[in-house]
Amino acid sequence: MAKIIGEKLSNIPWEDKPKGCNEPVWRYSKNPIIGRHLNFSSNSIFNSAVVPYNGGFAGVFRCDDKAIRMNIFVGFSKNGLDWEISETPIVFEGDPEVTALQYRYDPRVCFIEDRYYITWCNGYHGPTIGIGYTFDFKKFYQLENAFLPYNRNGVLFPKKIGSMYMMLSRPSDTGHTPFGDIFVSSSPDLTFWGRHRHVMSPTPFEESAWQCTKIGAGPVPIETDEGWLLIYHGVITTCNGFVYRMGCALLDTNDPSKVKYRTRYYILGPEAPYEQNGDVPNVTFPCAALADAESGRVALYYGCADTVTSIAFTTVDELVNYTKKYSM
Ligand code: BMA
Repeated sequence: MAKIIGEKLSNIPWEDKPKGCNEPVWRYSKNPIIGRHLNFSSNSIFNSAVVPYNGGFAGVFRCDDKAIRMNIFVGFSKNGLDWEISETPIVFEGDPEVTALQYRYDPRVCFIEDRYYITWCNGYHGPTIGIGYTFDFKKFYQLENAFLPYNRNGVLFPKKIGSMYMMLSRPSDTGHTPFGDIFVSSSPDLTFWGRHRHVMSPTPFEESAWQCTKIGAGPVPIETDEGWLLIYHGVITTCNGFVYRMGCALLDTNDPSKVKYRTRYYILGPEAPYEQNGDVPNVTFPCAALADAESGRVALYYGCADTVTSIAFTTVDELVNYTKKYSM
């Protein structure tokens, strides 16, 4: 049995695998959990991140408003399924050159040492990776942008590796980026980033076509006794545009630029009506995973069709076995 190295989380949202289901990941029966108009001002709420907080859960949500402006909002939940999200966006304290709002989207939240770090795609003369932190989900502080533009999908590791903080990211362009590899960068202080190392590329079409256009890290990697479990998104270009599915990889514990295993088969893709239909059809986009080290249960939060937010379940053992069995 593969094991999670981490905290126990006995109140993790959960539903057993339906009888007859052969898939490694299964959807919550009441998806989507967050509708597009949960907030009065929002057109859509998706690609959002949650963490255990104060006996319940807190999250940072991407809400595009009815002017289709992208910004991030704080939310709270007792059970991880029913959410209340603030009507006003997060306001960061920090250097005004950096905090000046262009747009913010696709947040991830990562607890490291004593606080919750938020990374997101931040508009600063093009998309780059913004980083901020909070202790209480009330006051938020912004640090320097991690990288030069253009970059997206910045995802921190939940602890220092060696003596360094580490972050995955995906250099991109200013548009919808028809390419993209995952890299990992190191920092002694979460301000200055360097030692950039390649992690993995899109695959050749004939090897695994669903991930042949671009890939990007999803939730904060989960530490296991088999390495870092990374759920990522992979994209194919079809005659109807991009299709976003999810895959899984195991990265070396001490050097996460080394990929030990990576799935040829996707683990979840747009098949449910709320994943296939919406403002941007055929997008399943994972941004957060809760994990219970005791039971091995994993609850995966993902945006659906750039419109609503859903949850799916798996276990670390299912994912590790699947990733090894269907590895490239
Ligand atoms: C990406 C990002 C995501 C989005 C996806 C599909 O470039 O903008 O937020 O879910 O495209 O539209």
